[in-house]
Parts: sequence; structure tokens; C-alpha cells
Amino acid sequence: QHIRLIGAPTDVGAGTRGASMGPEAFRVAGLQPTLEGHGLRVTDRGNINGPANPWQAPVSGYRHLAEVAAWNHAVHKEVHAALSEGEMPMLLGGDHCLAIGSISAVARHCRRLGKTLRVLWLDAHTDFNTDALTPTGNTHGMPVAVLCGHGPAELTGIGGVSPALQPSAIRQIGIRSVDAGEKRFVRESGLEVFDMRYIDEMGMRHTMEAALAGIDDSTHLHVSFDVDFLDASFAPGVGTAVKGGPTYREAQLCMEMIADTGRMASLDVMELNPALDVRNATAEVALELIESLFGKSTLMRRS
Ligand code: DIR
Ligand code: MN
Ligand code: MN
Ligand code: MN
Repeated sequence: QHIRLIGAPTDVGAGTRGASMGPEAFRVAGLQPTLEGHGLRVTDRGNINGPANPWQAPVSGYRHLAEVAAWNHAVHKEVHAALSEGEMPMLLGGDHCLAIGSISAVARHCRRLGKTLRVLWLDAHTDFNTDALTPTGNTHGMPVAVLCGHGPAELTGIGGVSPALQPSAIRQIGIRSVDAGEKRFVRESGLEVFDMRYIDEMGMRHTMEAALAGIDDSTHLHVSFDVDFLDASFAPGVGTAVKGGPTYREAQLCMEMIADTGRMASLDVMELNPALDVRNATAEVALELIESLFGKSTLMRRS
């Protein structure tokens, strides 16, 4: 596999500034040479351009809708181009609203190739708000709803087909912060959520076995990794940190079990906020986990 890094330096969908610096923080942490050190081929395509963050209040339920749409169109184009040219896109966020552009492109690619899409959504949040439900108007709390067809046409139509995917294609892992209205809508929509209570009771191994159940050779596995998935005690550099997340070891096991499937074909790494980080430690720990996603085992185990 040839990995194509795509930087999307914006925080238009977030309520805290700084995720716009995420792509560069990953480069400073040594993303490309580290992956190359494992024998992977990596091309860094630099950053996508888009509108500045106007830092305005929400208008009819959405903050910066025009800018969010512009950034997502640009992301869609780049991610789709990478897939069409046979490379594995790794989107470097940027806030998580950009998963609309990324995953709509992956879904479009899968439709064309007749592949079954499975999305693993690693996050503290379900990101399933709508204009009517959102307490903030921040679109980084909405991408899953938009991808399932709930949202403004400017966003739901980005992949050409709405909904871009069915809730049944998604597995959410690490969830521990869901707004009240959002919670009702998640249940009503039948999203499969492995929340922290589930992980506490069943363990990460069983959780990942359940989340990965049913995938086969025709599955395109997309991982959308919101860095706030991780426990904030060792990953503080995010805009909306929530305590009680997966430990370092649990997160490693999660990533290693994804790697073991051999099916990961696209990746988002989102919400890293260097303005809130401590000496780039969150970028570095996220990079360690990305190494595991690509098969670096921290164990002495032999295949
Ligand atoms: C909150 C926070 N649920 C919102 N969401 C996210 O604003 O909708 N934070 N995604 O990272
Ligand atoms: Mn998120
Ligand atoms: Mn989150
Ligand atoms: Mn977020």
C-alpha cells in the first residue's frame, strides 16, 4: 500500500481554535519518516487550501456552514483522487467535520468498486447532532448524522448521493460524551455504539471482535480516529477532552486488532490541537498508535 498524506489545516467546525495546526504537528512528530521506517511507502501531498475561520456565532443551527462546505468539498476531491489513483488516503485534520468530505469520498469509491464499507469511528463523541439537536452549532459534532443523510443539503450532498452511508455501516468505539437530544437520535437511528461502559465490562478485545465482526475480503475498512478518543490524561492536546477514555494499552490493542484484519484502506486522524498540547506529546502518542494501525506490534508476538 502507498499512503498519501493529505493535510486539512482548519478548525471551522470546532468550538475551540487550534486543530488547524494539527497537520504540521504530525509532520513535526515525524509521521512520514516513522511510517517509512516500517517499510511503508508514503507521499506527503502537503495541505489543502480553504477559507479562513471567520469565528462567527451559529446561524440557524450551524456555525460557518459555507466555510465548512468549502473545506469538505476540497477534502472530498483529494481523498477521492487518492483512492482513484490506488493510494491509501490518510487525512490529517483539522477538526472532525472534515470526515464528511473524507467518508463521502470513500463511500463513493466503494459504490463504484462494489465494495462493502465499514467505518470504525473512534471518538469520545458520537458526532450525531443536527441543527435542531446541537447545543453548540459546531459541525464537528455532526459529521456522522450528515453522512447518514441528516443535515443541510450543502453538506449531505457532497458525495453526490445522500445518504452517503447507512448507520449499519458504522461502529462507534470509546463513546462517553453524548448530548441529550443526540442520544435519543442515536438510539432511534440504530447506530452500533461500543461506549466506555461496554469496554469496561467486556474489555477492548471483545469490543474489537464485535466491531470487526462480519468483515471479509470485499470490505473497505475506514478508520476515523478522533484523537479525543484517547484518555485525556495522556492525550491532552484536543479541543474537547473527556476523561475516562481508553488507556494507552487499550488503545494499542484497538489499533493492533484493526491492523490484524489487513482491511484498512483509508484513515482520518482528526482533532489534534497543538495549541492545547504539551510539547507535542499528543501528536507523538497518536503517531505511536498510527504505527500500530499499520502493523507495528508492541508485543513480542510472532505471526
Ligand atoms: C458536542 C461536542 N457534542 C457538540 N462534539 C464534539 O458540540 O456537538 N467534540 N465532536 O469533539
Ligand atoms: Mn469527533
Ligand atoms: Mn470527539
Ligand atoms: Mn471533536
